[in-house]
Amino acid sequence: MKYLEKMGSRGYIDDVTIIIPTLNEEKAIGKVIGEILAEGFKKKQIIVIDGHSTDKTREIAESMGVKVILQDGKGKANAVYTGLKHARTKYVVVIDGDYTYPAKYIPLLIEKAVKEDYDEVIGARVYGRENIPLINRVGNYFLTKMFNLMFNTSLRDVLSGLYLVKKESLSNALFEMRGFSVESEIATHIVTSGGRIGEVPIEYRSRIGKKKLKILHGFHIALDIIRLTWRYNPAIFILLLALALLIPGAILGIYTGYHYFFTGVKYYVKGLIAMILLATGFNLLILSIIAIYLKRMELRLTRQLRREREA
Ligand SMILES: Nc1nc2c(ncn2[C@@H]2O[C@H](COP(=O)(O)OP(=O)(O)O)[C@@H](O)[C@H]2O)c(=O)[nH]1
Ligand SMILES: [Mg+2]
Repeated sequence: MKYLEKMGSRGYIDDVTIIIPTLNEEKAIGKVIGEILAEGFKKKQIIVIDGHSTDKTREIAESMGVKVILQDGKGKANAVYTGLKHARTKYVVVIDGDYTYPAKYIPLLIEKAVKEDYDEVIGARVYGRENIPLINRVGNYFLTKMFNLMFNTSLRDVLSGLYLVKKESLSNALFEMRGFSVESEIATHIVTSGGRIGEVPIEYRSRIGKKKLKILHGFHIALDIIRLTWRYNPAIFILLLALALLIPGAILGIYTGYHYFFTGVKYYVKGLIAMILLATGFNLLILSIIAIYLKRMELRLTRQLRREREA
């Protein structure tokens, strides 16, 4: 709130850099920039981070007076890292250059971040979901669910191409993920370093031009979420392993138990396997409860430390 007052009404939109990753978006980029300018942002706040497009993307962006930079390396993740490196403002907004995310939501993301002190605010695609291709919609659903399970969050849309981050909240991020896993890594870093993620419901429009994300990328993202979990929250794997033993153990136990008591058939080997599964699974379950408790404690302490430092 203090920050809002200092910046004056809507003045806080000056403290933002908007980065637009593009790869051959000549049909859309002009409209995207036009829409952002119409929201009252200045040309110098916008940076197009181009992935060596072979069409007129860079020319169009330059003709509209915004900064155009060729990205380091390859892929969308490197484009976002390049943008973060060049941004000199407190907040950075990333928006896809394909005209699917209406720019009118950018001020709402900033307002939410400033007023409620979020480290990241995601534009969650709630309206116009029919404009997301079906296969992507299914993929998004499962990947978001997977992320929520792994990191104990309740986000609606981790993979959105419109989000805001507080630059300082990423100062220790490792940025190891490539391509379309950049959103997952940013969210992981924020939640595991004691930061907070907020969401603003937004509308998604159908794409202009050809999409770059293929089905294979979806599997890459899934694999990367597992890699991120391994690095940032391994305790959850003990829990999953416990469940992988307990569930078949319980089924086998009920089966052999039923026969033992009601039909008189005694399954010795099956019964023994059930007991081993249940006993091992139970031990792992207790271990995972301790591990998750420790992780939660670490998060609480990190958050507390941050609060003390900021106060
Ligand atoms: N700079 C850069 N931008 C990319 C690259 N790949 C995709 N993009 C941009 O990232 C955004 C998202 O890509 P898109 O194909 O729309 O993926 P989807 O919206 O997730 O299906 C678009 O603006 C693309 O132009 C890349 O390798 N480099
Ligand atoms: Mg897109």
